[in-house]
Amino acid sequence: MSLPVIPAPVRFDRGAGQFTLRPGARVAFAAAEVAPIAERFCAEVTRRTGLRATPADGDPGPGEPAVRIELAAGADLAALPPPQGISPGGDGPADERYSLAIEDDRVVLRAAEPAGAARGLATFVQILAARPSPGGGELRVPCGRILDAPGYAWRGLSLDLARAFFTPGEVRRVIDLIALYKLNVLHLHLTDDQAWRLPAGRPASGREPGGACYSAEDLRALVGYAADRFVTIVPEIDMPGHALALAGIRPELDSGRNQVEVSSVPGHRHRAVWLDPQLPATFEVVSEVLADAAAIFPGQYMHIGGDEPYGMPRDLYASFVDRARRLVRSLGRRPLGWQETARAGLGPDDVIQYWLAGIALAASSPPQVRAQIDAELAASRRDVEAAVAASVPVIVSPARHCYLDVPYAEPSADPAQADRQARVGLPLYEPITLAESFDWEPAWVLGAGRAAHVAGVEAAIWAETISGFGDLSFLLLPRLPGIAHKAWAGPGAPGSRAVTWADHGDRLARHGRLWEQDDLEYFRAPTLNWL
Ligand code: TNX
Repeated sequence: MSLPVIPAPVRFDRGAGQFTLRPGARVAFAAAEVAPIAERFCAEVTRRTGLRATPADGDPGPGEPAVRIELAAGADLAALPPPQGISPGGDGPADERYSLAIEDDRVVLRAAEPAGAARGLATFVQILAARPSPGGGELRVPCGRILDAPGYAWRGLSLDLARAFFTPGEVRRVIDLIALYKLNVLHLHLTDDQAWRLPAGRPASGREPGGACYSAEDLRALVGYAADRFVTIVPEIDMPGHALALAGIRPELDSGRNQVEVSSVPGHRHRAVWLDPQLPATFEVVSEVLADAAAIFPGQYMHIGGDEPYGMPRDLYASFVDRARRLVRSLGRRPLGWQETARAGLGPDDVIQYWLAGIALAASSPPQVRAQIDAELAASRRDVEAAVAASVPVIVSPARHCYLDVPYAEPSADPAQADRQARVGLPLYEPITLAESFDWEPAWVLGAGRAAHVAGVEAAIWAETISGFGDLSFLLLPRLPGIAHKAWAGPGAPGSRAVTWADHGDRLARHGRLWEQDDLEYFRAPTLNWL
């Protein structure tokens, strides 16, 4: 049986014998920076397995500690290549490489930096928590040696907080989940036609139309919570399209020509607003919003959206995007946009996120929707050609494989899930089986010979059909860990990291136990042998 670790590590050599974790096991470390990571690890082990583990800093006390965490760069780690792509943190990529030696009498985790130690402990948590709970007794795991490092530097999940509102506590559960699978970016889609969730941009007066929103303190606390888990929050302020909710709270944004009735990708007609760059109020509001957002989110990247600018003349779109990018740069940040932003021209400092790729439409989609999507796919292909020609890094989020709102094709093995399954997922998309959803490689997305332009991988969950956290986790699981695997495995040497669907599916089935420990609803695919 394979090691129940997702993403699958770069290298695993099975050893002889077993390691036994006993109640009261001590987890020793010398470096003070490791303390919060070791404490979190112990709390996780105790919570998930019932077996008490305790952190021991400095002098570990009498006898050998069960687990030792060392901040050290060994030659074995140095031999692993650095990840490809752009690093979300900004100031140089965090070193996420680690080695985990599970011996019969002890476990030693080595990493050059705390980020690597955290990734290694995520691996060890999975190994321990995927075993049947010992109910407070001893826990035995097979010996072996893992050597691991990420293949792509940017590994994210985009979360739509505009179409559905999730409490800060629920967003923290999503952060916990992505950290468990070694993703390092949470991209928050905070604004859209349906809602404006930012404190920035709201009128100063007490009345606050526009539905639930986060306070600056809520968002700062989430940034800190994520940073503790080596996850960077990238805020998205979606402009110039998708701006109906902002126009609702800032009526001065009405230019008399920027309200449109659109038929968007999901095939629904709805009202939308595009921000008019020729209206002086537009950039007063936009610069205020961007400055306020920059004061909340310290990360290097700010996502300006730029998708689906329906009804907006092309020249106005280009001038809007150009100015929004300059505003972001004037705040000392780097702008990032959906692939459509390539239509405003591209400089060496731009980054685009490619989503409109490989979409398969449901057999029932009407011919006009089909024609519209075909035209958009062709335009997005040109956007990507422009990005490749300009050597601009591309984060890949091809809808068919990275959009977690594509419906599941198989009927759930649990009849109690039938109602939820019928309700969630966009009916526009052709449903996909779990096996098909795993059958892709990020390095293929831009076409042959373009693998080096892939800067990272992002999954996305859009919330048009989601009401409540149960729906959200039902769509995240079990597909998100598969995307995390592709992102971690990276472009790699063929063969060295190739994990088949059968192997991944075997690992996934054993992760059902972890999701139950987390009280997370997941789609019970009938094709996996859930425990
Ligand atoms: C396209 S992806 C959108 C979203 C929808 C999503 C539904 C993107 C940049 N725009 O507004 O929610 O499809 O899957």
